[in-house]
Amino acid sequence: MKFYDMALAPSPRRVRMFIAEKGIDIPVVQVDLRGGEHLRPEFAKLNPWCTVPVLELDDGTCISEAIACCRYLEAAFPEPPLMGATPVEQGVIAMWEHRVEWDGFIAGAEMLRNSAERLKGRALTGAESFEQIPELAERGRKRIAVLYEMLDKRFGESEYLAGDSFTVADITALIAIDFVRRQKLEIPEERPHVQRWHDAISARPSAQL
Ligand SMILES: N[C@@H](CCC(=O)N[C@@H](CS)C(=O)NCC(=O)O)C(=O)O
Repeated sequence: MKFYDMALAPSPRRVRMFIAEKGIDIPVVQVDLRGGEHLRPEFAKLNPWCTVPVLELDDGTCISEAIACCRYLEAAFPEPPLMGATPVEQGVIAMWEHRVEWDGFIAGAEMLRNSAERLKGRALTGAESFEQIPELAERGRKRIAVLYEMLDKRFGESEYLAGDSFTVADITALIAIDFVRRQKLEIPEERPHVQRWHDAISARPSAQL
């Protein structure tokens, strides 16, 4: 198996952290996104949507989309379970994971991709070119304030995002928050429960990678 990664990018970090939590060792190939390697025909053969992460299995099957990579790894390496052991756990974890992907990751991507100079004409990932819409960057900032409020309420009542144990939902939430923190949207002082949870998850060895 091979893992196509990019050290600074948030989406492959989700899979990198998942792999580390599983305690498995997968050879890594760094993809030069800044140099446009992901837009070349050789990479498009691995992932027609031209994004990282990608897992290339030994039989040649390629799996892109961070959560799909995690889904495969969970099935192939069940211990420790990070996506739930029972039907109820699986549903609840998927609910929280999807929610923070939408409210955190997508909002953060709206902000960055619609404002950064270097992403002019690249407002969406993939082979097609899309122009930036500055209003979407502004909307993204507002959405992050709502996200912090929602998470503070949740972490006031629950140790981890999806309940009593660490799961893939915490991975997605941590990386979404670190992604927006890099865009100068730090955890607000009036959100102490988010800070408590962020400190705890950031201290895990898998979060250092
Ligand atoms: N929905 C995809 C998003 C993947 C994604 O956007 N990856 C970024 C790096 S964080 C990328 O490959 N960007 C390429 C580009 O900017 O064209 C997933 O979950 O894997």
